[in-house]
Amino acid sequence: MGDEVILLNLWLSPYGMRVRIALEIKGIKYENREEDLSNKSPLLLQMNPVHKKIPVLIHNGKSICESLIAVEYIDDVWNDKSPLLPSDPYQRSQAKFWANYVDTKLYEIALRFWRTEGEEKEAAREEFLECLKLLEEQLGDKPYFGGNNLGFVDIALVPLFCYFYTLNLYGNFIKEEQYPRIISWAKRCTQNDNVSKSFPEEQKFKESISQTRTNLNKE
Ligand SMILES: N[C@@H](CCC(=O)N[C@@H](CS)C(=O)NCC(=O)O)C(=O)O
Repeated sequence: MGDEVILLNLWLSPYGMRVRIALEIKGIKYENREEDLSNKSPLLLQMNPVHKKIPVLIHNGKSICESLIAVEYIDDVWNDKSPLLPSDPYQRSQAKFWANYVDTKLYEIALRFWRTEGEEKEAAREEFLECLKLLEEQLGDKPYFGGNNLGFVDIALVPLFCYFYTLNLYGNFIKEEQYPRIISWAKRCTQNDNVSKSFPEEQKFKESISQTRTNLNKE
């Protein structure tokens, strides 16, 4: 009997993208089920009763909530190919540290940037760019945070870039020349089939972001 793998997801969720990338890298067949977050399915409420959020990975009927925990789970279960986390305990701890940094710090600032205007927005942008500098130092001259292969930290961070590029449409959010390494890292990642397959269709994504902004401006 094969594994049954279901992903409760929303097509434009950066968290969902992380889980999709990990599943693609490992070559796991799965069913992607789109949720309507304004009318959550009984399955979502049953599988993630604590947070009631997507993404939820369901493996043979058992749920794994929180995107980074799901990515780690995928790496642990399908450990015969393409490791996402290093096996060395120290290197592993460092990868988890930076993924957690991206998760707690960068995503929070990005949301603040998205939801505010004026001085607050500018402050969020500045803060975000400072974090990127730090991440650029971490990346160094490596092709990926994980070394020669796309790994845990890359998966944690790359979906946000999907948003950055779109945010660039509304003003120069990132000046490419100031972040050459991280920008070429992002391009490298997005050229990876496993990543591009997991990203939303560009035009649909742009339209959705533009619609959200129009609605926010009306509020
Ligand atoms: N920390 C969570 C965040 C997941 C999250 O925020 N999901 C959003 C969609 S992008 C959601 O389900 N929101 C529904 C809600 O808050 O009710 C993860 O990494 O999985």
